[in-house]
Amino acid sequence: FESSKVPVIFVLGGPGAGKGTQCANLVEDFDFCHLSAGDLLRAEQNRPGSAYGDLIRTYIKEGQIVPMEITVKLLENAMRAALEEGRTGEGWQVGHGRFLIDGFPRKMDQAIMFDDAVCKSSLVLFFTTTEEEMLKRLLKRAETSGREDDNEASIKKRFRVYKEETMPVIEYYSKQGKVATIDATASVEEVHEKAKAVVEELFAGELS
Ligand code: UP5
Ligand code: MG
Repeated sequence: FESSKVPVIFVLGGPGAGKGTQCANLVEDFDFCHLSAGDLLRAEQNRPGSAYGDLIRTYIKEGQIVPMEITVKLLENAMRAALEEGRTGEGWQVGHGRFLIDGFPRKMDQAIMFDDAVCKSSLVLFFTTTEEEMLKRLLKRAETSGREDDNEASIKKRFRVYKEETMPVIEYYSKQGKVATIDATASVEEVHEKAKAVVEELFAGELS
């Protein structure tokens, strides 16, 4: 994909920081195709006949990062399908593909592979809040989510992997001046307003 024609925004932040929630809001505001790496992996895990179902299930439960080849391929396929399918009318249009890639890249090897082999991101939205807040949100969500990693043992492992593997990715993009940090502790609406303003600023820069 050509980065100039297919703008990509990475959405990062700890487990339960609100990445998925805020992406859903941004899709309402802008022409975005929202792809969550975690959702794609969960769909692949449940796809009958998938060769990777058991492997993905084990990694997710342990909060570990699934081998990057699998995730990058799933993302690339989803991007290609979205571009080919296109959407007309109000929605997002062929050739104007803008992607919000949620929960990826969360390890340095993935970041480098995606930048080199797929395309470069123009911005990283980084949602940050305390572990205490994230734990509270995830335990609440556990009541209804059915996610196999929404339990205290898995959540603790996800926090550890986030600090050890994903924080270096955020530092890497910070050095490139691509990271917009948003305090995600406030209400969903307040966080949304801040995220929306950041994306508006990016697009204003693109048009001028
Ligand atoms: N909520 C949200 N915002 C709130 C707010 N401002 N105030 C109060 N409540 C708020 O939100 C979580 C919960 O908090 C919800 O109930 C929401 O209503 C509430 P959500 O928007 O779902 O947060 P999000 O950051 O998306 O949390 P998620 O649990 O999805 O984050 P993870 O990063 O842990 O999960 P993900 O699906 O991205 O990855 C899961 C696993 O997949 C990983 O652990 C890993 O094993 C695997 N994976 C890979 O291996 N490779 C990848 O590249 C990606 C994932
Ligand atoms: Mg999510």
